[in-house]
Amino acid sequence: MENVLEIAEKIRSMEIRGAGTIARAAAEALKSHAQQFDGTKIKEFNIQMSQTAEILVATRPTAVSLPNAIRMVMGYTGKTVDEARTDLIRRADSFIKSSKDATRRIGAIGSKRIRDGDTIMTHCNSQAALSVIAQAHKDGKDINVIATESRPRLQGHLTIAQLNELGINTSLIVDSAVRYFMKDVDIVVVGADAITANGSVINKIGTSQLALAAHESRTNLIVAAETYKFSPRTLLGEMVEIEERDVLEVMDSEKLSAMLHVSVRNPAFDVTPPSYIDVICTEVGAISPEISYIIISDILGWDLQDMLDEEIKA
Ligand code: RI2
Repeated sequence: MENVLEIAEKIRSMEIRGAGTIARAAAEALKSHAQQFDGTKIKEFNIQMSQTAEILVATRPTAVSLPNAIRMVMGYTGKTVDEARTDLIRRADSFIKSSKDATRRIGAIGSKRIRDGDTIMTHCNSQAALSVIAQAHKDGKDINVIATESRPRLQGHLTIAQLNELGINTSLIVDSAVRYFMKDVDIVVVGADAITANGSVINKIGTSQLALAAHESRTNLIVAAETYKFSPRTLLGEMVEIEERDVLEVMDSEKLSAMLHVSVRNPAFDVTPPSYIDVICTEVGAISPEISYIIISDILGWDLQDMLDEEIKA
């Protein structure tokens, strides 16, 4: 179990982060746990795998990519440990591969929205959003990027390092300068941690005010997101839980404890309504947020009636 606990801790502490990356890490952790299992009883194997899945799901609550990936891997079948293990490993490998392919395809689709000479604003550090930007650059388009710091964890620093590596001209700005610079921006490209059945996008805190500023100035905003970031349970009316992280990410404890009347709030994500989103670029196409339901039902294969029946049974 040690390897799984280590990976779970890395996801919790955000040493491993980014909705797609944590999904792949969870699939990898399930696979390695199955490989390490040295018993012969299928019942014991199933129990251990379920416990492992529970540990991984509990690490971060918002990115739906995590439970979606775990569900895909845990759909394994087999009457013996060997059969079950083989199927689980096949599923994990297939998820990891399709996830990486999806990010590339999103780049190919989303980059068509970028024109030669565009200035692109992005927020946080999304591999899907960066795939769009990188592909536009690869296609020979002359682009500039404005990247936010993304307080409090400063994922923007990862973004500028990646863009620098690609040779893309980039300016780093503080999060509160988003509206100030919006007049210079042609298009906003962000990622997603979860997308609800009604097309709302949950992404790094600050995305919704960036979207509001873009909407106000009639600047298009595109979301780059793999289909496993769509949240099936929102079809049942469930809300996506917004992770609230340790206040020490925002302020050190000494300063804070000296102020008896002050508390710090640190939500990690916010919700951008579909009306602020021009298009969601997925690996199955550039879609309007309004058809998110179809992604959940036709692409992810969730059936509302089955889900309701299951809920009633539970
Ligand atoms: P990709 C990240 O969350 C950011 O909110 C980013 O936009 C989103 O995941 C998607 O990232 P965090 O882990 O899957 O930094 O596109 O809290 O890489």
